Amino acid sequence: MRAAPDPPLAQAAGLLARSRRGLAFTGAGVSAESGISTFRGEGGLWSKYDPVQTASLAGFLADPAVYWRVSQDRWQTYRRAEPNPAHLALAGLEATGHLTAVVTQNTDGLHRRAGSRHIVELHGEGGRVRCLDCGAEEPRAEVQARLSTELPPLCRRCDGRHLKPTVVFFGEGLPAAALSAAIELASSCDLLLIVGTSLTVSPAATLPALAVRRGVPVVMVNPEPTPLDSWADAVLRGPAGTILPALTRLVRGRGDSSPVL
Ligand code: BV8
Ligand code: ZN
Repeated sequence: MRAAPDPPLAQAAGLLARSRRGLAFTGAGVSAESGISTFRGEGGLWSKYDPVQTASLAGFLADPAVYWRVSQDRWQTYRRAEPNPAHLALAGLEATGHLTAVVTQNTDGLHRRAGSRHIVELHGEGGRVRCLDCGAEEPRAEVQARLSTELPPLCRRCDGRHLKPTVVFFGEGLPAAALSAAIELASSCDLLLIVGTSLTVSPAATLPALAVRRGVPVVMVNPEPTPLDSWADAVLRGPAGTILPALTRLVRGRGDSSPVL
């Protein structure tokens, strides 16, 4: 009688336990349980605002006030957000050597605050603001604080109107160093753990193919289907904040209180 195949969580734990150069690739879903809404799907940011008008470089240059108006409540959630068990589990897997790095599309800085060390931020980090006219930089919090009286915020040095957060907008190139580091990691990892991304934004969404085409095991963590599910060795359907701690416990061989998915 053939043994029943391992449930996906046990399968994923087996794959991760054997990995020595595992790579996590994350998107907005990994921060959903920290209270930061995702971009797409139910209640996503883009269901309320037009992404091109709000977060494209062309739209920003035309009228920076649109971005800054939209950013006000999103900034409040960013400021209050704390790393959730998903971020902490990924940091734990790096500490035990199962992951070598996290490549993230997120700009909330929560992987770093959770203790991950080797992080590649493909779309920048939202904690600072740079003036596109003179290059002056300021902490984001100080710029957000003056929006009630200054919209769009003006540069303290040159009075310019184009103060832009240090994140990548649509139509803007990704930081070259981050992109090449991410390509190198995706081309050399021995396992790819994809967490909380709809895989719709390029060039980030093209990175998993660098692992898939080498036959590297892929573990997908997402409550919704994604375009890469059929390439995954294990699809863990559910919230990362529950799944990743359960996965970590299995990998570390500690107890088996995790839900069998
Ligand atoms: C570029 C910054 C070229 C802000 C972001 C026309 C003109 C120009 C470019 C293009 C164009 N048409 C297409 C493009 C390319 C464009 C693109 O890909 N567009 C898409 C929409 C078709 N890309 C670009 O413009 C990129 N630049 O191409 O430049 C160039 C090159 C050289 C020189 C000049 C120009 C720039 C892309 C980056 C845009 N910036 N954000 C900010 O983040 O603060 S995009 C935004 O999308 C975020 O960064 C986000 O991380 C990213 C990807 O989305 P996801 O992370 O996947 O989030 P999403 O909401 O989609 O999905 C969440 C998932 O989580 C879901 O699957 C959900 O089921 C799951 N989930 C929910 N809850 C949970 C969960 N999972 C686990 N646990 C849970 N609890
Ligand atoms: Zn300036």
